[in-house]
Amino acid sequence: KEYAVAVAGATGAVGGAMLDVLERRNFPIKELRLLASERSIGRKLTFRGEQIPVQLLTKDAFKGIDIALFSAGGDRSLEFAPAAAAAGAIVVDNSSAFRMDPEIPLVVPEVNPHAIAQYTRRGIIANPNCSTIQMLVALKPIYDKVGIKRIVVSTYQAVSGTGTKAILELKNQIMAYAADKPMEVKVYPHQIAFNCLPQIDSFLDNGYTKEEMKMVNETRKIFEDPAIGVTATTVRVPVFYGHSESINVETGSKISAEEVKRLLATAPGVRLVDEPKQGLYPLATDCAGNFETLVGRIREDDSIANGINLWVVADNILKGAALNAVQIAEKLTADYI
Ligand code: A2P
Ligand code: 11C
Repeated sequence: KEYAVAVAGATGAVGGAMLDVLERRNFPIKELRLLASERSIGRKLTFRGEQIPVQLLTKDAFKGIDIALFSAGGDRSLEFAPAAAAAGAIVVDNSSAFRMDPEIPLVVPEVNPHAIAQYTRRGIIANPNCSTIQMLVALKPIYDKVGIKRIVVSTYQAVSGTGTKAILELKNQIMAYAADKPMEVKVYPHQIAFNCLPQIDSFLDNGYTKEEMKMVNETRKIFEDPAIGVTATTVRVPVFYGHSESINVETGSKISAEEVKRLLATAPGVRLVDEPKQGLYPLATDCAGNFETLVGRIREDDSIANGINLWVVADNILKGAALNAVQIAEKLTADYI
């Protein structure tokens, strides 16, 4: 069977990656509709060697569509996703707009594929935040084996998470530095080149950023475990593609580093890269363009009874967004539609 697919936000960083992933994974498509703002009308994008014109994202743009992948920002999702669902499409939404809605499933296919069944309630499935997705892909096998009581995570997040304009800002700042010229600071509150910003998104009254609280709340929803402790510090670093994460977990019972390595060596979506003495550990430069979540630096944390440390890296645009969305669409076609 082949499907009519729409991509809302097709001209963006994630939208473009969605087209790439649909092509690379040979998704069965009979019609592909590309949607964006009026700025992009007249543009054509290439898919499977064909030039497809970009159309305007409107509430009427979804007639005859089976699956609509949304990545045009949360406001557009709030405005247009319910209309797409009303027109009969199943929406896979990459924004944060619907993630914590109890009627809308929040899915990482390697972690909670059963939740997809809930799509019938509102016709929408939410794609989690990139930093949550890669963390849970790496932690799921440990969670299933010995349980996890508490997660302490610090992230090192690439500028592509902010979108095309931030990729340009980092490039321009690096070029300005090399040319001994002043740097322009527009997208982030401070210079991002040669810097680390302990702020991703805006601050909440509890002192955490929205990005940090997404990691807390989304983890609880996806693991269906409201009691799991999660505390996060999320940091923007001058990397173009690939989020890195230092993760410390307190497990429910003792597990050795060797056992964790054995579990992760065969875990879905994971590539174990853990030969540190040979200089082999996960790197952002190795994850860019790849589908797997790289895991390494696996060590026991001797400061507590049952603790493990890991270093987890994934392409934030692929597994963190476009690939996860397409994997959800694949599960839908395999098991539901
Ligand atoms: P456009 O290119 O026409 O502005 P990124 O995250 O890389 O900045 O991409 C954002 C995506 O969301 C782009 O495809 C962009 O389309 C789309 N988008 C932004 N605002 C709107 C809007 N008001 N209506 C439709 N699409 C929008
Ligand atoms: C970042 N995690 O790296 C953000 C981008 O909730 O989908 C994705 C924001 C979201 O900046």
